[in-house]
Amino acid sequence: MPIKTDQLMAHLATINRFSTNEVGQNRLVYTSNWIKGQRQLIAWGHQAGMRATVDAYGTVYLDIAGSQAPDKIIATGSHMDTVVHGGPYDGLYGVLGGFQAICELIQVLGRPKKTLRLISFSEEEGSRFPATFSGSKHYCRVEDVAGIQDHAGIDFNKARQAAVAKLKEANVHTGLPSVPTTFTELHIEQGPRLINAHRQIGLVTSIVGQRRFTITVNGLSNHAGTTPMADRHDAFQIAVTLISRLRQLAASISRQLTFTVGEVHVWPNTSNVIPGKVTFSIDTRHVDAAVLNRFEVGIRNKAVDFSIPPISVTVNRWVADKPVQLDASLLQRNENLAAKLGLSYQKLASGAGHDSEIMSRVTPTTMIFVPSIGGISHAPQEKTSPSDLHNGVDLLRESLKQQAY
Ligand code: HGY
Ligand code: MN
Ligand code: MN
Ligand code: MN
Repeated sequence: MPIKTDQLMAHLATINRFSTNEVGQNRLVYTSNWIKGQRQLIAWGHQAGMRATVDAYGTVYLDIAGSQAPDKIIATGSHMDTVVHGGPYDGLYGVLGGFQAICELIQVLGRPKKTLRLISFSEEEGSRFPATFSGSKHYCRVEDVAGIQDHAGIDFNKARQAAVAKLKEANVHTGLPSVPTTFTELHIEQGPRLINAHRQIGLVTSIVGQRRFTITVNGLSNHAGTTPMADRHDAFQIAVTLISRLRQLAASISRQLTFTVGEVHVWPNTSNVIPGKVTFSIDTRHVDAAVLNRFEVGIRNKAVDFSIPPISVTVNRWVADKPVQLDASLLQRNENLAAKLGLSYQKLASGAGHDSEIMSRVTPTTMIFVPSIGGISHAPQEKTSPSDLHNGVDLLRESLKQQAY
């Protein structure tokens, strides 16, 4: 294979430069940073002789048509969006690492027999709008998004149409391409297992199920100074008590059940007013759907227990993705290739959600992880060594080569 240019690191640095602010990466779907990232990828794809297609959600597909079986599509990719104040590799590494692997193959071997496809999914995180995996769900014809807004009240589909119009200025084809023959997602582990076990590669067996909720606590706003403590219906204090009870409930159901409250909004959010309303998010995950069911029943029961007039507590579930097993034969292929490349590896389940869990509903799917230093992710300190990043690309490249040439 060609001497490793620093193209991968240069590409990562270029797109991350668009979206770095004082605290990490901010490439939320359909924002100008996100548009710049997708536009830059399209430009690199054109330079590499790839056919660029954009679908109605802004997912970008870069194809090298197969010379013998063009309708057999070997695909790789990940998501272009980030969380708020995210890291430089979550999603983007899978997009640009996949691009790098395909570039190296066509540089050395020329046109593949089957089509090679790089996919940059529009949105996976659910960090701007209350919807996750909207890019891969649209591509897999699983579901589309309607009637949701971000916290500034901007409608998802309005933002989507405006952003896609910007991508269409880049001389692209439009439409919704067919689903691929196989899909491989390259991704950082986002956890501590590979780095602690001194393994270069993670071969992903399954992805946990996850559920996300928005809980709304309605109380009564009132004066912070004149309202006696016994007469208050303080939505924030009630939310705090409810959250601690739910945390205890989660631990009592399973020690592996994750429970995260990452987003809280208080109204009117003023120091001398008793909060009249609070919303908070719940992100909960487990390998067993029955455990998630039990916890969801518990959440709903607690909401009823806490709804004593004039207090009301409502539960809105907006993610319910089942645990998924990934394809065993693609994993076996990658295990054989890792051994051949002399890369140390281990098999593991993913605690993070990924577009692969949606792709696995429509086609054989596998994931390749590389280590996260300190196990940190969804934070500016997210880091993976260049050699580990290249190891993942090397394994992906050999897997694509075996499938497409
Ligand atoms: O939240 C997740 O697990 C993924 O990074 N979207
Ligand atoms: Mn990701
Ligand atoms: Mn993420
Ligand atoms: Mn993902």
